[in-house]
Amino acid sequence: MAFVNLKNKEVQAKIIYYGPGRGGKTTNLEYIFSKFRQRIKSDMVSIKTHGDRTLFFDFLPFDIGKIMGYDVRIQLYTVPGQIKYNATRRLVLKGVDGVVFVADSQLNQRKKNLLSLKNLQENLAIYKKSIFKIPLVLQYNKRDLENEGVQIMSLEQMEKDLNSQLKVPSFGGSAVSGENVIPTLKRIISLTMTSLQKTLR
Ligand SMILES: Nc1nc2c(ncn2[C@@H]2O[C@H](COP(=O)(O)OP(=O)(O)OP(=O)(O)O)[C@@H](O)[C@H]2O)c(=O)[nH]1
Ligand SMILES: [Mg+2]
Repeated sequence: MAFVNLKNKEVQAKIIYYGPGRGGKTTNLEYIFSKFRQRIKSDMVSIKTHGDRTLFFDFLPFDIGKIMGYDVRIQLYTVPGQIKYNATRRLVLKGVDGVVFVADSQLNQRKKNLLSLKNLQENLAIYKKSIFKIPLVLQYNKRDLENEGVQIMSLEQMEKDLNSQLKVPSFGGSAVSGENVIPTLKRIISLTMTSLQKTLR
């Protein structure tokens, strides 16, 4: 649940970037931070192992202005994607309001995407949340690798694999070039705020 302060008219919403290890979650936040640096008052907090893998989480807070008279602060988090860090993923997921699932478009990562999405569903269930109800956007990341001669899956195949039941908004993109990073973010903020507005009424 989002943090709502009725007296000061403030809302804090927690949006989490989830997905397989090395899929590009941290890179999404780094791109967002670089684009909105003027509007983001604090630094991005990253807790990394050697080799740039996320050990605990990344954290990026920013204000998006007023919605229905409330000052809205968005908190972006990433989870560590490596399978062995599931306890940490669960911890970070506590109080989640919206999720961006960052899938890796490389053909050899197909199984990891599927496992990670299933893991998201299981971990949400621990907090009595349904993957079919939570605000969710899929990002098919690393589309740029096609130009490098790397074998990537078609968007149709990824839709079939990951989105045939969920039927949520999805974007092909590249966190490295920034392609569709901001549209992905805008979409999840919009879905999350629509869902939170129901609780503010
Ligand atoms: N070519 C390409 N590389 C990418 C893209 N996004 C991320 N990468 C690279 O993939 C590697 C892993 O990216 P991260 O953002 O650290 O991945 P992560 O999902 O945070 O990984 P974990 O923290 O281990 O869960 C890095 O070397 C990135 O530069 C992309 O869109 N295209
Ligand atoms: Mg990371």
